[in-house]
Amino acid sequence: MPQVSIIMGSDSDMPVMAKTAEILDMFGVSYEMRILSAHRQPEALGEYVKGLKASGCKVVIAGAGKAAALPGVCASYTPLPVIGVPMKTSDLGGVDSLYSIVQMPTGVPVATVAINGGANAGLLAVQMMAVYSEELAAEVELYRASQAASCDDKDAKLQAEGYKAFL
Ligand code: RP5
Repeated sequence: MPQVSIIMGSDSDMPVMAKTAEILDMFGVSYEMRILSAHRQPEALGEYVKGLKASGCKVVIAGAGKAAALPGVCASYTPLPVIGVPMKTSDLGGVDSLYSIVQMPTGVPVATVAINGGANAGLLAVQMMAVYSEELAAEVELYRASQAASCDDKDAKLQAEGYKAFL
């Protein structure tokens, strides 16, 4: 079994969850992707999530929108850490998804990232696993350094060329 399980409630969530997969690909972390809806496939979801720990999975990343029960249901079925990704929605802008995912009862946490925060979900999973891997921790340091260098370049351009260079 791969190290991370990426679960989404619908194929309509794929553009956001693909960002998660891209991050895991970049760090060489193995993952499995599933479409399993908490409301439409409750039994199949429960069976799958219950088996994740025994299969060697370390982190679950669950993305869903609207009345987004998926991350919380995953957390109720496994002791593995669950990261929730709220989808932006057309009617309520994703606040519906965010509130559904973040307001878990005490005892069953879900680490919730921003609306459409698929990339950060992947990064958080990598950082969790980097606690036990010096190699992965070094990769995280390199990633952070490259981010800082990119910001340095932008500031240097601003100082050299002025703000109009960005318009
Ligand atoms: C949720 O309902 C899914 O996670 C998705 O974000 C939302 C809408 O699903 P579809 O109607 O697009 O399948 O369960």
